[in-house]
Amino acid sequence: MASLLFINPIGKETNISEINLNVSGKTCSSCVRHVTSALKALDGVEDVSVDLIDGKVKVTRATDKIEDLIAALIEDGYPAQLDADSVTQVKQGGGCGSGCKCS
Ligand SMILES: [Cu+2]
Repeated sequence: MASLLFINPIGKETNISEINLNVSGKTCSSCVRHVTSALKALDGVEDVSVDLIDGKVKVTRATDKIEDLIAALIEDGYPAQLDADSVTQVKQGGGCGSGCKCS
């Protein structure tokens, strides 16, 4: 488990998704660290940003898969659900116009 934290796409542009979750049960900075490390342990997760005050967690991920994010949080005791309308595809890398199939 521990050795597969980062998957580097080789020389290709990647479609990155920003996934917004509502996570309850986190109340202190140690919860934030716990949630962050639980999510970062999953494949393709590049960045996790936790907002303690409004309960939102933004995950930047190389896929738009969300089921395992939510499952990992629930398993750790933090009830989580997808924030409405909150998976956004972000094209990384430059130079390609819309409709381009190079990803
Ligand atoms: Cu806590």
